[in-house]
Amino acid sequence: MDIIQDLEARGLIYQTTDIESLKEALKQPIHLYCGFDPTSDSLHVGNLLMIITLRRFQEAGHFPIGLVGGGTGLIGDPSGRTSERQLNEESIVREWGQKIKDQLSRFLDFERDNNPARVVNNYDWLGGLTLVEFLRDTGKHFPLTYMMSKDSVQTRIEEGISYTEFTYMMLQSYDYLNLYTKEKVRLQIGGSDQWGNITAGLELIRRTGHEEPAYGLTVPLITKSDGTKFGKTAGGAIWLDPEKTTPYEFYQFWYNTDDRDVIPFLKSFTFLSLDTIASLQQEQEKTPEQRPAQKALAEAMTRFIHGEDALEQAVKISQALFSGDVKQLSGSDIEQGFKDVPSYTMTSKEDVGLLNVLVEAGVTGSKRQAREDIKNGAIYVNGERIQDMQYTLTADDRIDDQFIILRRGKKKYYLIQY
Ligand code: 485
Repeated sequence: MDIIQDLEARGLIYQTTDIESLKEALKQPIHLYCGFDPTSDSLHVGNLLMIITLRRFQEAGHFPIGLVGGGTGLIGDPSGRTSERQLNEESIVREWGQKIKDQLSRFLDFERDNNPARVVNNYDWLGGLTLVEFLRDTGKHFPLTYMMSKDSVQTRIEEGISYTEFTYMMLQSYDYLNLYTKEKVRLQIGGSDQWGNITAGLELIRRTGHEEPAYGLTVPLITKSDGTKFGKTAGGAIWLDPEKTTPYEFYQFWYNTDDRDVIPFLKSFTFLSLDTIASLQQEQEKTPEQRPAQKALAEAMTRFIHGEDALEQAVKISQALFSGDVKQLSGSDIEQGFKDVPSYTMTSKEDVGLLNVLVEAGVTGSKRQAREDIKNGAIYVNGERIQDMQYTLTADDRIDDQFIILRRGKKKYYLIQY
């Protein structure tokens, strides 16, 4: 199976320029790129598909380039947006660009002998470009009617679009031309919203008299069967930076994938073979309650982004929370797994009665309720059911001398911190 057939089988092709000639070109190793604008301090799962697609091309023997939009990030791409962007400070964009660069460097392979990956920053060539030079050499090739016909502009006719954002497609085109001439890049890939910018680049390459063909390919937007947006949870975006989304949360995000979505996600996001995915699908159909496909997805994604150790920790935390056997967790496990659980801070390390703590920490509404819950066996300290009204929390109950985990009923966790 060639790379295009593999991408097709995984549902990863939305639009391409002439596919037959692209297939032909891909018989030799080619250089290709995808751009990422530093619009925040981390990439998120929304960008992940393109990183993985670049990586698939690398695995197939091609040279991937991750472009950090240090220049374009100062301008703002109108593609896929219904309103004008807020401009960020130059120093902030520079700082974010550095972080995005570090992240890209972790997910592409730079060590490979034959076809190592590279990261470039378009500020290096856009930053020093003069206006006169740009208007003469680049602007001249962009007829107004051509620019006006782009979706990114059309969808903004009502709302309005600044000259700044209107110019964006020319900058991305300039990048493609620059990488075409200097780095032999022959393919640009992106999400489906990037089609207009990618084809504008191809148009510029053609109009500046370059004859060797270049190509474009877009990947479909990831959709979920429940109609909500992919990559967002109640807690916000799912980031690739472990400081922003812990490996445990990251693991849980994938583990919670809907049964209807899990097979398509395995195909588009993981490097598992299509055969392996087919057998996971069979398992899933037989024992959906065991979530074998979600487990495989969460494992593959957490391993790829955060590594084996972080994956093991995420699995351990998930199992402990599922079984209620939390005693085995370390302080650092608890910090990750209980980030979003209501917590209560004790002001002293003195021994205190469980009854009082239940009320003070808000686990139960009243002392009467607390008594009833204890009597009914609904209260757990570090996973162990406590039915003694006189139970006292002491140093022995503290995990890493810092945490006590209270639970009411099956799933309601509370964290006591010292
Ligand atoms: O030469 C280029 C300069 C910048 C870009 C691409 C080529 C970035 C591009 N204009 C853009 O805005 N991309 C989005 C981003 O950076 O967040 C998203 C796309 C998405 C996918 C992803 O980047 O909206 O479809 O391509 C990688």
